[in-house]
Amino acid sequence: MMKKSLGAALAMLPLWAGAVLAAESKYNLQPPKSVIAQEIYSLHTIIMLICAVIFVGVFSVMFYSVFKHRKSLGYKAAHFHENTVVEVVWTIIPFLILMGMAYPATKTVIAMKDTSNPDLTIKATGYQWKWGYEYIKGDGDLAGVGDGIQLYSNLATPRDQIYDKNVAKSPDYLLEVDTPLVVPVGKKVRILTTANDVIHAWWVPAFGVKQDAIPGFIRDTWFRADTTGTFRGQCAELCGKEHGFMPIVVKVVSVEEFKTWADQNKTKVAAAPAETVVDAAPAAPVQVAAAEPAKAGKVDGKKVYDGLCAACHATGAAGAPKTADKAAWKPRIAQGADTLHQHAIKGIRAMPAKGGNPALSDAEVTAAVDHMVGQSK
Ligand code: HEC
Ligand SMILES: [Cu+2]
Repeated sequence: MMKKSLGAALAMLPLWAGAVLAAESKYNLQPPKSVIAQEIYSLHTIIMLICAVIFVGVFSVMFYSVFKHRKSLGYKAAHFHENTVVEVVWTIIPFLILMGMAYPATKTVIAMKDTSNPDLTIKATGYQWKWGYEYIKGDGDLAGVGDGIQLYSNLATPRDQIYDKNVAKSPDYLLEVDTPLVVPVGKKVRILTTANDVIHAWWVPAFGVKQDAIPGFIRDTWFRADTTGTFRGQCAELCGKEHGFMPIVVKVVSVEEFKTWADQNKTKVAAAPAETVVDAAPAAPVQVAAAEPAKAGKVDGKKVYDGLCAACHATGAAGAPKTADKAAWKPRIAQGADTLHQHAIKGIRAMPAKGGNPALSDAEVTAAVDHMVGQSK
């Protein structure tokens, strides 16, 4: 009885494994959306199968021998040493199996590292705890498109979903950001990774991309998205207490849409030094006017606020006190203007120093604080 059900279970194993792999179940890798991801997926499947076959083969022979040839059945063990044939066979076979696995795996690893001839180069900077992106350079028919655009991707899941058990969680809980990275479909995107504070890692499973972001170093990786859509990843290097709160969202759009998006965002960057940036809606990409060095003379607090601080403070994203929420601001304002200025410049808890943009001058940050406090009294 026992024997029968064990045998049946063993016989079912490959079927069961196949079913798990076939269904795009939550136990499997994400559906691959780039050539590299597809290769990783196939390698993973094939090597798992090879391992399963070896496992079943070796253990079947072992258990068969143990049961059939046991002493209590009166079996007499053979006594021999050094069988050259056996030794050669058990060296050659594993060697061939290993070579068979190493060859395709190495090919894929080499392809992963080939970041030559990109259509678009984007720098991804890890911060505690968000990602900053800078569109460095478009090439070919993307030449000049989007160059210079900078944006920050902050966690968009409200804090109460995280800390309050009674609040329903959104479908993309902890995998949603205010400003996603936007890239064109079918184009080779090279991602340069670095970090501002500690080591982070830029990881988007659907593209088969995972690269450490190390302070003081630039590493690179690439992907070419097969389809349009929204793809999600996370920081994959333990980077401090909010490591789980710096997701990556990549929006893949058609080349046309990408050009339009780039145009719109570029105009805004260019227009920023003028009067005001009207668009402070949370869904809109956040422009950082940082590239412009601080102009001497009057500092426009509203401009700095709209360009950077609004990303968190307009909506209360990432636990920031919401602008114009008088109750939230009352105890903070009570600390005195100097303290608030210092906290904004140096950072406090989840509030990053200078809102995460070290290129801002103290005067710009101070002016932004005054603007925000003015709105919130
Ligand atoms: C990444 C999101 C984020 C950005 C961008 C951001 N803040 Fe904040 N800010 C926060 C959070 C979160 C807090 C609450 C920190 C706390 O008290 O734990 C905060 C708090 C503050 C406070 C109150 C500090 C105190 O002592 O209570 C001030 C003032 C402030 N921010 C100013 C700014 C200014 C000015 C900017 C733009 C230059 C800015 N913030 C950009 C997230 C942000
Ligand atoms: Cu991180």
